[in-house]
Amino acid sequence: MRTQVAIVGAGPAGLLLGQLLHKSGIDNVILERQTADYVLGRIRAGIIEQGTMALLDTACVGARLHQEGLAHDGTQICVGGTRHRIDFRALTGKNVVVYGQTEITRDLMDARRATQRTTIYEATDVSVHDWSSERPCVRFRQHGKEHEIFCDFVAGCDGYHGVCRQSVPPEAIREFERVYPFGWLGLLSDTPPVSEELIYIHHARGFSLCSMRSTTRSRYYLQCSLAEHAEEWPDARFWSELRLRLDVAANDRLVTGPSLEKSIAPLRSFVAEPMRFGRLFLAGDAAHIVPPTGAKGLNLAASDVNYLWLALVEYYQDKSVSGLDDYSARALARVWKAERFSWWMTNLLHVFPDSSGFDRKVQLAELDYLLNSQAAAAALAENYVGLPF
Ligand code: RFL
Ligand code: PHB
Repeated sequence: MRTQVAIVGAGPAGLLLGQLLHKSGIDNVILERQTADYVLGRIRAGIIEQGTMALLDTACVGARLHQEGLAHDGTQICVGGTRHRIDFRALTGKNVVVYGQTEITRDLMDARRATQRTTIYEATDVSVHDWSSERPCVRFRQHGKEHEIFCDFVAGCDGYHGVCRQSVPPEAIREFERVYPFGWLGLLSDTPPVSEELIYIHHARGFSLCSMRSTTRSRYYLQCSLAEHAEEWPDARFWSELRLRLDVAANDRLVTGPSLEKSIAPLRSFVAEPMRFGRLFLAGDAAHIVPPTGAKGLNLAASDVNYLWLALVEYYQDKSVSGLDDYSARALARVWKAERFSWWMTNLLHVFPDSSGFDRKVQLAELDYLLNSQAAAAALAENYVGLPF
């Protein structure tokens, strides 16, 4: 098989890149290890920045997002049982939209099907070769048979555990990492959200987040220890722990119900540099991870894809390699700002098991400053709604 761009991974990064390249007349093949249903079953991001939305529109997959997404002009921060509002619209002129990653993935899969370009699910033993040459190759197995794809470029959109980054020799890559000493236990339920806006809760028992997917579907998170397992959290235990962390008004509005999904995600900050190795390019979680506190992971995947797509169009249309040469530096400049913001939000809101009395006092002073200074609130708002692509 021969194509222009071989894309490894059919998560949001791979599918969006495939769609944008298709719209620009650039042939591409997507390889995915899992089935489409498995990819759709993962419950992840919920907050979409305007830049991501604009890119989805460019890819002609934004229609349902505009219809069904919930525009949020602000967010709530609860400290010591009192809620404060950060007004994104007033502070930045922008907002964010609540629309699940699952729905974006579904929209992208539908669009992909209509293009009739090749997508191979359940591709096993994927391996990438010869990316330092003019003729890279991707090998894989499907239904026990071995296949090869020859291409001009490989896009590694295969997430944190993917094969592309791991194929690079260790001396060619630098990794930066911070692992946090806690996780998030998430629960999805068909119950109305406790608030029209998300509530980020600072609490002595641990951080908590009230989020949503729609006006009838809620998503809640509890900070938990890494030693815990989701099975140790029957729904009743989850709801009663959440109640202990909610303010009075939220408790009054809380509607509980059976969970549709419950899982624990560890929190990590990670960046691999550079994001380009000859004709192999990394994008999205394959190159970097942020803790979910800043709601940035999916949005960063979208901004990487934007730069990579533009660079590939420049290459094929203008025969210029300058976009490709700049890709890594351009993407990383934005990545590190989102890493900083996500790290900062995580430090601001969580209980750290090894924190000193001094650390806790400084955290409270930082919260007090944030909630009483317009400049500090504007800095949060500007980052939350998304820095320009
Ligand atoms: P994905 O989604 O991990 O997709 C990678 C795909 O590659 C496949 N793959 C392979 N395919 C072929 N061969 C191999 N060897 C392969 N190895 C892996 C995988 O099966 C998969 O389908 O990465 P991508 O596309 O870069 O997208 C990144 C986002 O998924 C991620 O950053 C976000 O979900 C992060 N995130 C959030 N981001 C936001 O912008 N806003 C949020 O509100 C938000 N909330 C979250 C989040 C992530 C969370 N978890 C569980 C980590 C909340 C949570 C709880
Ligand atoms: C979510 O709805 O899953 C969500 C929202 C905001 C975050 C993280 C996760 O910061």
